[in-house]
Amino acid sequence: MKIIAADVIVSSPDRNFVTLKLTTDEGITGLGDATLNGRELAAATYLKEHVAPLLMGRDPHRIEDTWQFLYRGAYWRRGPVTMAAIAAVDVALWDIKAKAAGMPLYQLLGGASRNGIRAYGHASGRDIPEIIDSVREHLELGYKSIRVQTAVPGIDSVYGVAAQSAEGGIRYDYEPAQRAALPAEEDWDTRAYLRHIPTVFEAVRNEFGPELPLLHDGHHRMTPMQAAKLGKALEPYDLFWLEDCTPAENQDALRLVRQHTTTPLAIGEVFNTVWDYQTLIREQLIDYVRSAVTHTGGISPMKKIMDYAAQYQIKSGIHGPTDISPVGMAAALHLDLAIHNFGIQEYMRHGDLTNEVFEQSFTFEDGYLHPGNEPGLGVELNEEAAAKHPYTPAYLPFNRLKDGTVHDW
Ligand code: GCO
Ligand code: MG
Repeated sequence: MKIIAADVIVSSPDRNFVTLKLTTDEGITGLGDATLNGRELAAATYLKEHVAPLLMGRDPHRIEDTWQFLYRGAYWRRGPVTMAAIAAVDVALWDIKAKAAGMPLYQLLGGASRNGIRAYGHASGRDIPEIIDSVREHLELGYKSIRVQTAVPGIDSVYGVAAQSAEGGIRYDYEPAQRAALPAEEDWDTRAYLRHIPTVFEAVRNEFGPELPLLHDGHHRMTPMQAAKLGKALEPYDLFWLEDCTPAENQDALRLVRQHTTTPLAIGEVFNTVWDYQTLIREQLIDYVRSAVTHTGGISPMKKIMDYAAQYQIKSGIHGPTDISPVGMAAALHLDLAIHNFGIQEYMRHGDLTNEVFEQSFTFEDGYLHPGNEPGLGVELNEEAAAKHPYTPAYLPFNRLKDGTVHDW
């Protein structure tokens, strides 16, 4: 079998997605996701100009060789643009291989290790009654684990709060939301945040009892000592995890946080390679790996990261916001089903327009996801529908402190 075409499709059904479609001389096609929220065209151009020409005539079955050729052959390694592009190729090749085998992809990764994939959803609100309503709505949708994000008195707009989105409503999809020439500016005050968060978790625990797994995302905003303080303050509420408590670049920061709290830690949605986890995994400074298949070079390296993590009892918590396309989501689900050290899967749910463009066979029933049993990934691109939604420039927001200093968003 030979690759005879590599098409890069950028479309915007609800939000922007970058999709790679590989076609073989035997008529089998494969899809990969290279979406990099707010920087989509960089990944699309990397694929189109620098990767697609290298794929022509290659044997699609040689997944590992193609991955090493693209990674080592570029000389310039790592980075979100490069790794998103390589991920799209890797996932598309796995899609082709599994279709050629007539099997759902998870069978090629070792087969199912469980019946379903536990998912967590995103509850949020401007105040405690709104948050409690939102948690309840998520429970009604079947979710058995819930992330809680809250507005903070004194801060105008906080990451992850649905009611503050342009459209409002429970299902926020605000990123990149600002479809405009410039990113939206938000404000931030860590002290106000640290004072407020424990009161919210206390109220949610009191309302829903001790059993429900609760998660929280700090979105890279704290210093190590602030994160340690929050982790400690949240211990009575028994979190499933505290995510991205410090900026991800400094692995040593987690050592300090770890010394002070037993709240489980998750990190890695902005990581690109296993090297970003080297210290974190070896020293057991985290409990969950948050990378996305889409941003970590694909299924092949993500499986290697999880096999490394397994030696240290660290589990998966694969990134699954709506800026991962259904193709990237399906790739995660096949891996989730197969690996032994699965932890939990983030699942925000795409909107109707996205689901029209990406025809999917994965399911979400009674709180559990399943990739389905179609040969391959189980996602096909409706190119006609995709063409109706051309790329729209869009940015993630950014943060400034009260005095105007730029802060991590
Ligand atoms: C999460 C993430 C996302 C990111 C988004 C950026 O935990 O799901 O923090 O919400 O902000 O993926 O593009
Ligand atoms: Mg996050």
